[in-house]
Amino acid sequence: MTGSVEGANAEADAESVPRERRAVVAKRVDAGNADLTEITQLAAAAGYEVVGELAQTRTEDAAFMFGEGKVAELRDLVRRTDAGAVIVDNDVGPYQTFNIGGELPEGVEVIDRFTLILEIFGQRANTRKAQLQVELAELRYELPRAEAKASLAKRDERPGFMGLGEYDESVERDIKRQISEIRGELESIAAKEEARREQRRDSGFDLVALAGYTNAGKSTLMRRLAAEIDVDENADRHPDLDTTAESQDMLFTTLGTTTRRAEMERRDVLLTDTVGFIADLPHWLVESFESTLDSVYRADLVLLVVDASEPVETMREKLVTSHDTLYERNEAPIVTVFNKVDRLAPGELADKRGALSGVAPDPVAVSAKTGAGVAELRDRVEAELPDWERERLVLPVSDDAMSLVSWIHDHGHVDEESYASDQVTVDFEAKPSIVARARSKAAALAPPEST
Ligand SMILES: Nc1nc2c(ncn2[C@@H]2O[C@H](COP(=O)(O)OP(=O)(O)OP(=O)(O)O)[C@@H](O)[C@H]2O)c(=O)[nH]1
Ligand SMILES: [Mg+2]
Repeated sequence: MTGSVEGANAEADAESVPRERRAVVAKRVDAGNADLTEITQLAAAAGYEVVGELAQTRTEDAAFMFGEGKVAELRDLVRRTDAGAVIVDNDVGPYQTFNIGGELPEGVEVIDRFTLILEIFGQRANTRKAQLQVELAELRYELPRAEAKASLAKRDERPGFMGLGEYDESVERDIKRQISEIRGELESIAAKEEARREQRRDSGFDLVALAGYTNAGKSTLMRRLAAEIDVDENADRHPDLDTTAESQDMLFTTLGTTTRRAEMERRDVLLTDTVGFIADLPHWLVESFESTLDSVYRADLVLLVVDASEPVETMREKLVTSHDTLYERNEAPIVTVFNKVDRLAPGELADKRGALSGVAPDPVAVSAKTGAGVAELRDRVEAELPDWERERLVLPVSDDAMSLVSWIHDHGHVDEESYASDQVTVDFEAKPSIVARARSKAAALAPPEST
């Protein structure tokens, strides 16, 4: 009897998801079968419970996106499931949105793929920069719609409607003004970040960035590679900074960038984790988030993380798109990381390596979850980073010389340090820029004796 009472409670719980969070997902494709997996994951990431699915294979209907019969089916499904939202995985135009909405029960919202992604970003934006990027994307989404409205209103102008066109034009002007203000603020944030990157390079750090599709395991890998100390000056603490944080099997868990010191043998490496890629984004959305990827484009080395447990064709597509995205702006060497190898069947890794050798010549296979292969990855990172120079400096023994020696320890790797009665000899390796600075500091000390 207790069992049945609990059962009833569980049902009541399921029903307690508010109506506006219950969604039907729908997708139209021209040919083949519509795959609803990704839109379902996106819906879940935005906090919707998917209560129904609908797919159609046909050419686009100008008025409704779907065929009219399918829209009627959609209405029935929405009624049956008591959904409050319909999420369409297509580029739905403003009029199509309006028309579909008109066929649905009162108050049911029609959401397209991009609005859904924006909703997720809006929920996760926990830094000033991320908030500005979301705002910019929203305004850029609205602008063409306001323009369309303004010109429609103008065409429609007649007594009684006077002034409406003017009103819409001022809305349009207002959107444009806000866009330019936000752009300005984002540019100044980007400039500060660039200055910080240069400062870090000057202090002897190599900058390594994690890139790849959302859910590939970048943040999990970051936590594996990172040392305890957190170097990010972000006032807003990012959940990814927490070493004990559980990664979520969810799209777009990471939105802002986080930088932490990586645990390496010889080199001082700062590792930056950032927002993942996703397929089929309109240009205005990509552009709004472009500066998020600056830390990838400006890195000394990029680790391109792919989920190796996905089908080989999915991996290939993602690798090709990632390379296209990166090669446009990025000059740093790229190391491909096949992650999640703990999920592979015996022999699968070798097969995938073979099949993908054209797009991923020499991948490092790891499991961020178990730690397998992570040591090899560290070695590979050190091997691929631009070479260090070797130098020997002979300095007089003085307080200034001692502080130079400790500066060298901080900025490079000291192989040998030996003291004679009145001089100290330091053998070290460091980035070329650091060697140059050490030399000039040494020259400023006393009669220089550099060999
Ligand atoms: N089995 C297995 N799961 C993994 C591994 N690495 C990550 N995961 C899981 O994959 C999911 C996504 O991991 P994240 O590290 O959040 O992925 P991400 O690339 O940072 O994703 P976004 O921040 O959304 O771009 C989580 O559920 C992780 O636990 C791995 O090596 N093996
Ligand atoms: Mg992440």
